[in-house]
Amino acid sequence: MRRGMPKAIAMLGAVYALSLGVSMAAAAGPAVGQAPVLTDEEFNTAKQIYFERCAGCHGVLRKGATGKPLTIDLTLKLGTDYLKEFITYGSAAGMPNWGGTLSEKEIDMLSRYLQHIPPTPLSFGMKEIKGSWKVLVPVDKRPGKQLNHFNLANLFSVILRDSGQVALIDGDSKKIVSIIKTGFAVHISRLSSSGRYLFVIGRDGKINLIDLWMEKPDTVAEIKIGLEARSVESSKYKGWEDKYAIGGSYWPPQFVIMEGNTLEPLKIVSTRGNTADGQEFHPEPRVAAIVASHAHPEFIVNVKESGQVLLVDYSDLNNLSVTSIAAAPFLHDGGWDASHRYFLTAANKSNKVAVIDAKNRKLVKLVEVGAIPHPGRGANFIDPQFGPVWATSHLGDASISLIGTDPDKYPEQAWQVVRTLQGAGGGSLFIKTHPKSKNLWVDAALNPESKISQSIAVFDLNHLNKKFELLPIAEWADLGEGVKRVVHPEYNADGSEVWFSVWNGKDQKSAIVVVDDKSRKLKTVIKDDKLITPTGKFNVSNTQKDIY
Ligand code: DHE
Repeated sequence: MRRGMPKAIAMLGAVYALSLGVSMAAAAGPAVGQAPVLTDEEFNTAKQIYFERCAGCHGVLRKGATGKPLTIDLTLKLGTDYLKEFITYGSAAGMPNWGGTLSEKEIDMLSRYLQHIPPTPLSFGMKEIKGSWKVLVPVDKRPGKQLNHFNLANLFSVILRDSGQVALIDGDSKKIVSIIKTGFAVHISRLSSSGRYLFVIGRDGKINLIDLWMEKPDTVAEIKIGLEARSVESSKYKGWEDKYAIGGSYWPPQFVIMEGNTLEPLKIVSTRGNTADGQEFHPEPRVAAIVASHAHPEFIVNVKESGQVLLVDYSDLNNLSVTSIAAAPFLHDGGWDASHRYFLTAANKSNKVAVIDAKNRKLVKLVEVGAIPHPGRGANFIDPQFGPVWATSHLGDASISLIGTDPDKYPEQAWQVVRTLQGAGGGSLFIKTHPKSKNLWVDAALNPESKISQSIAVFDLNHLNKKFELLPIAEWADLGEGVKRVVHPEYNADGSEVWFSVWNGKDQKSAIVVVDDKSRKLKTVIKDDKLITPTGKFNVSNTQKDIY
């Protein structure tokens, strides 16, 4: 069947759908207006590509978030040729150049698909979640103590994005200890408070719970908390360590609280609701970053499109209390200040960082920063002039904003941008330092210029007025052809080394480059055919203790 229908009929359809109070998306399937023709097969292929590559930034319903809205009122005006160009070459504001990843045929199909109404995916409730839940090793069959001889504090969980696996790498010997199958387009890892359990979440909503005490660490339980997800965390408040886990999903927009050592699903909470700014209803407010409070038995949950930060009190799941803090859209990633009292989180398309006081349970400030802040968990250090700061880099420009974080000793500077550094370029995703280091490392993995996306900028924390040094990390890896984006700096446990992923195409060679922090010289390159598309790396000790 060919998709496409005359404009007049499409308009009638839209009016009909609106009069019923349903969106066209819910009533959808067929094409609208003057949308270019797509066969059913093309529609389904493009739908899958969109889900895998685009939905994260633009939303399943294409209402926009980190990326621009792509609803048909806009895409029909832009037309196929414009969309093809944009998808192929990307933009300096953070849109990747998909020409390196998708074929011309796929980009053409996707450009036509974007001019059709997006289909609404199915829901995924307790029945489906429970149906996906498996305990592979029951709690009483697990070891009572650590059975392996790894230095667990210095183990790294490395995301192998396109092979749907994580590699556990021993930080001391740099050897791969284990490769574990995880969810599709696997995204991040987090550690339980004790450091024993590793959580890994895939974009398909699958969570693996990995027991690091086993002779060969492996998955002991798994579950799927939704159809599309990005975040996972584990309870850290005193008396509740390792007790609960939480997973946040993009679709359906909801979070799920689970038993920490089995992943048994206990509570599902929808995040649909009204936006923090205009107080309008949003049908797809997705769950972005989640952190575990150190001040109360609470998870702090970022709801992206609505710009609400939820404080989810897990001390009584039956009488669940959720406090909504109105921040700003579109909340994305963030992390703690050095004292672990304040959560600083990027409202990325609002160009703001929201500061949440986890102790007093309220918004402290919305701080104006550069264009599209993207901190990862950010970086904490002492500015020689302004005292303790937390820093973010940006997707949309080359700036790095340093925000004062000590209201007691530096009240004038607290919650202000006290200094702005200029990095190598826009397209930055992650920034990192360590309490023992005097360096600040800033990637620019999505910068359209390969010289920049394949390098890392490093600043001297003692001399912040000095220009950065640009280190050619991808060149050091010596991998041959490919996009070779340098992404996600991560320290080892004692802060003496910093690790970078050189993220290449699925069928090309990737690597991890380890740099000596003090000398900024290459220490070693970890190369292995099994290291397919490495992206995030999570050192057990730093992730467990929220050190960054
Ligand atoms: Fe991420 C963190 C969402 C694309 C690597 N990413 C996060 C978080 C969110 C998020 C909400 C915070 C989780 C938390 O702290 O609980 N990421 C998204 C997207 O929606 C987006 C933009 C598009 C998508 O389709 O998924 C996206 N992310 C990417 C990538 O393309 C990256 C670079 C490579 C990859 O593996 O997919 C990537 N995201 C990461 C990493 C972190 C992350 C490594 C954790 C950083 C940290 O140090 O904590």
